[in-house]
Amino acid sequence: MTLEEKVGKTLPELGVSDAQGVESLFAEARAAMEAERQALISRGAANEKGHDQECKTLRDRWLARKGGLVSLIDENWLKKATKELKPVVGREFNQLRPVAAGLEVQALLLVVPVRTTQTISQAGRIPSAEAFGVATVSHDLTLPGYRPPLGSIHPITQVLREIEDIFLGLGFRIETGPEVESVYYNFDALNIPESHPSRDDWDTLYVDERTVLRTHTSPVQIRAMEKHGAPLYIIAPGKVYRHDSPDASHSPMFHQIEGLAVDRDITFADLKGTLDFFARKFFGEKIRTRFSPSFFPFTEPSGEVSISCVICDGQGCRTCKESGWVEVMGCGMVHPEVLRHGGIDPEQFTGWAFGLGVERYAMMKYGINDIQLFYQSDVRFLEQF
Ligand code: 2NL
Repeated sequence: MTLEEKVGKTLPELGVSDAQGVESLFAEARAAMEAERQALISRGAANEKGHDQECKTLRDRWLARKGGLVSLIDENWLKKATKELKPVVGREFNQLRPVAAGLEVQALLLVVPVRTTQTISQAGRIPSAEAFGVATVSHDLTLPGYRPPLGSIHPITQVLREIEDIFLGLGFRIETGPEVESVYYNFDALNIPESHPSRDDWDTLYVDERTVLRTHTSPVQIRAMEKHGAPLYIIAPGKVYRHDSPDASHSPMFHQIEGLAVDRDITFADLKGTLDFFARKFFGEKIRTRFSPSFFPFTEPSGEVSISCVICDGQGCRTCKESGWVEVMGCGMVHPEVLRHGGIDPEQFTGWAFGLGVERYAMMKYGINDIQLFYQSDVRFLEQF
């Protein structure tokens, strides 16, 4: 006999005459309700379109005032129960209530958004229904839904993007390239001589004799010159590697942004104007810049850029070693030999370039004194940004 047929009959007609019989009959009804609810939830995930209608159909089948299974149970089993059995039938009938609440349309519809949340979870795994507090009959369904905890953008990424945005605003494009690089692109094309100390095993991580982990992002710029030719306005952000032991100011991996402008008649004045504009955008309009002579094999002339100390405003303090100035990047006019290696004629084009370390900028911006904090994935550190 199906459940539909059973609810149409009275208890004596069903041959139920004791408490045990009543209990097993109601257990069957509760199990059927729960099974139909579960089946609908599974189908709802596969096809959300018809889900609303199915929710209503299921609700009406059990809970409709006229002809619903629960109302028939009330009518035929409870109201027509013998005096002796009435208390146990009443108690069992009351226990249908919490299960029936799970069939209310609001309860069933709630299941859908919760499942959607699971599929967009960034955890990389599907959390269990329990972890998400999926609507079950014992929960207060009027409470707000589960909100997955939001992460934040890593401070290095934030600063990278901030610097990128300033140069994008000036018309530069972003170029990227391999972190495992040939000795040719990392050193030779940049006019760095065989004997240069940066090329030895104690400064560079070699994969094999002709392959290194790039020590700067300059090789990206050589590749870009070869690929696009001049005029060229690019920045090259990314990870770089050095044979260094980690300490408060060193890391074997860190981030660099290099910039390159190549065009007809590019001068040192363009370099100064651009980098001064950049420094004021990043550090604030009050900042002053200072250019002093330096040396790099890939630029001639070469310079380093200092900014007036953000801590003491140029008065002299511990951070700027009493000088009032803090060095923030290296720069220079691209060496003609380097342009030639990029396939650009130095008789027709000139260019300038710069390089900066992103970690230093993030440390200055946020007042961080240990570079290692960026790599330890300590949520207490990261959630501050
Ligand atoms: C520093 C110095 C610098 C460059 C990087 C460069 C790239 C090409 C050609 C010429 Cl393809 N120059 N890059 C130039 C001057 C300085 O970085 O101290 N970086 C942290």
